[in-house]
Amino acid sequence: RPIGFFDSGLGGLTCIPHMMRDLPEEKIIYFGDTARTPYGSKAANTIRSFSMEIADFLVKSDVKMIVIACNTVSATCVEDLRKRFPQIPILGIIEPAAKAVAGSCRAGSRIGIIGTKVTISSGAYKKAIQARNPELKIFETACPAFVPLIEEGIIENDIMDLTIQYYMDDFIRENDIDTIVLGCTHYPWIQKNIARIYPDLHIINPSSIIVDTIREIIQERDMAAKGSSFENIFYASDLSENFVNMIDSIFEGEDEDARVKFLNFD
Ligand code: DGN
Repeated sequence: RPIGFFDSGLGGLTCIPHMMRDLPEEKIIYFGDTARTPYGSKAANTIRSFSMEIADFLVKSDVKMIVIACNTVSATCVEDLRKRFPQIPILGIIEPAAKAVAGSCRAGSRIGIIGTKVTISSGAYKKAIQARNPELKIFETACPAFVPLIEEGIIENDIMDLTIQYYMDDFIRENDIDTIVLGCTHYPWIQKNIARIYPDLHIINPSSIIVDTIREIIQERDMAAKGSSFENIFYASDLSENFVNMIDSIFEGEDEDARVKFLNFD
């Protein structure tokens, strides 16, 4: 059985290269809600009802686990999803990332969390990290314009670089930040820009970290894929050229277009 991933758009795709490298046997059904992206400034009820709808679709597609490849959803309604679908493990992205940050950063580190408005105002990262390691200093700031630009494919571009500086220059300088956590799954798409603009910053990418927790759950429950012929499928709720381009960039020219499908719940 495949593993279900979902996100408001193409953010969760940043987990896929890490899955292919570390768990290549596992098959994936991905759902990107490109028709309704971004989620990051929406009300909790809206995010919850969109997420329920997507999870319901993934459960009906017989996935063995759901990975919430979206920090905004993880900050809003992981427990609601677990209650509604108790039959399979449901993994949020914030807990594994917070655990890794708390375990790997030295005492006194000054850690900046960047994410959507919903993720940052929930304080979910700060709470989860400081519960494990109270000596870390955590600072948080929302960067709401990143997601719409990334969804439009505006990445290798001065506009993106200026937007990064607009949100991050003062934040990093005023708080003397040494480590940044990409607290939105869209942000690894601009990790190179951030690393180029702030070369001394240590960057933590939860889209890579989560794969270790997926592996642990698979091992604990003895649910590893055994030579299935299932092909990865990528659903989008609206036709987005950039969604297809991003998938192309992940699969580097293999014919992955055939695996992109349009699915709208209306
Ligand atoms: N990729 C999502 C996240 O990790 O929060 C949300 C992006 C959005 O919809 N704004």
